Amino acid sequence: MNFRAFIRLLEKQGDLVRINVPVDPDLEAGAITRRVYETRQSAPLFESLLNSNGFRILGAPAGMRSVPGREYSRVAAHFGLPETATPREILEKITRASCATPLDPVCLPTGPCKENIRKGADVDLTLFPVPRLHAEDGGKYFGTYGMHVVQSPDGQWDSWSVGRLMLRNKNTLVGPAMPQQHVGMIRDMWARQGLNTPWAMALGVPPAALAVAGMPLPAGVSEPGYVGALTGTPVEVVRCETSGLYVPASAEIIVEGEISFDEKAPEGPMGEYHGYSFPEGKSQPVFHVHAVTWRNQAILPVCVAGLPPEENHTIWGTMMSAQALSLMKENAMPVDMAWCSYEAASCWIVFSIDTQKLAKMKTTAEAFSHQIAHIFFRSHVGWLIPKVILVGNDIDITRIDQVVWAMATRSHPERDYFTYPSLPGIPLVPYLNPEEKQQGESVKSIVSCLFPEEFQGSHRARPASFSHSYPASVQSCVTENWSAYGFSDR
Ligand SMILES: Cc1cc2nc3c(=O)[nH]c(=O)nc-3n(C[C@H](O)[C@H](O)[C@H](O)COP(=O)(O)O)c2cc1C
Ligand SMILES: [Mn+2]
Repeated sequence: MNFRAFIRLLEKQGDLVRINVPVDPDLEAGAITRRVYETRQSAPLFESLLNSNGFRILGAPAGMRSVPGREYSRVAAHFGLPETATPREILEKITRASCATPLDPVCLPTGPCKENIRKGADVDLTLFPVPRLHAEDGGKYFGTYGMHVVQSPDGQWDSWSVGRLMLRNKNTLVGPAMPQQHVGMIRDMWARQGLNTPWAMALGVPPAALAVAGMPLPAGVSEPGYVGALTGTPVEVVRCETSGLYVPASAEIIVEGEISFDEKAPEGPMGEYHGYSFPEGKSQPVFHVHAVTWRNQAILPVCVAGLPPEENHTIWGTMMSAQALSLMKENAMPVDMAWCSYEAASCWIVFSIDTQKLAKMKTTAEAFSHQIAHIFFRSHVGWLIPKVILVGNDIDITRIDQVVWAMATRSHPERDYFTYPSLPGIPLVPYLNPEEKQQGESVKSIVSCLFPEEFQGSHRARPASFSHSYPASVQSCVTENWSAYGFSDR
């Protein structure tokens, strides 16, 4: 529940590299962080950035690790789970909170995020080492791992959400606020009254808060209460200097201001979650900054978006998986696990189907897929994901090799591929054409990798493998004698 404690934990786990040689926030820090993701190394803490005024940067806050059995440890640390936690254990912890009572934040008189305060004409965002992350980006990105804090005009809905923000000048930022995302939805509520939206961005927040801010909970559900339910502790918050919004007290940096209801400016392009950088930027809402507060030697957390795995896959993908799993369970669908394969760059989700329960439904691949499509694609989480893959629960859907095997060997090219035209969806998906992006609508798909027999509770064939093809006695004999045969441990 505290960003500095999270960094200490990574260090204790041997998963942090303190970089004390001078590093340029212009491209060099981004390039190092990219290489860290792609080689699955420890998170870099840049402590001697050029022209940094003592500010620091943490890269790859939720990158994957290469240590066997600990691949997910940095994600697990966001939720206070052990280094060895599996994706299934991580989802169990996140989804349990959906049935729990929300635990509202507690308000403190002050907190570390108020150690330094600059207001009005003294605001200067260029004091911070705002990194240029990819050479093709349209600017420097201040917010890639922070959360927007906004509230509906009636005060009933507190929304925390992760969204990017580009530096525009010393007191304005610019970034997307799509009307389907809650920051955009709330901005529209204020704009309808001709008002700017009171807004803050909090960076270096409790890791569980950041993760929930990246979770597509339904509209009207306040993320702060969900974070409390998830961690079992209320989030400690403090009041903003210039508005009635509340932000995490221990945050590294708080930027306060308003989202303009009408003013727009060019933003982007930026290397994005799907793994590409498109040549054009877009016109996006301007965020005016009226105050900035920060901890001493503040640390700016940074996601360098692009090829998986980075935080858009490890955090966003995990949180979408959790929300989709809760949604399927609420609708009594026989789904026992959901997983946005990190390798698929948050563009598909795999559902693990409990085939015993499936057989009781007396359904078919077509009818079952239509049922899933109806529930999923119209939901807030389903708006974000264009493709669904259904797989029997003999497959571990968090293992991409097993998912590929099931897709290749179990889906009939004619009978198991279903498409659903004219559905609303996130316009950032790379294969969409300009018209589809413009309309915000396109075709979505479901691939059923369920054998016809699985709808009747039987199996066509058994996997031919070590764990399926030998009696238990032979398996244990082989494992026990493994090194005696002359093999290494694994
Ligand atoms: C590292 C990271 C970066 C993200 N960047 C954006 C972004 O720039 N724009 C966006 O709409 N969503 C972005 N997301 C996804 C949203 O945070 C996510 O869809 C979340 O559900 C939005 O909150 P909401 O459901 O309250 O609208 C990002 C998520 C993560 C984890
Ligand atoms: Mn929300």
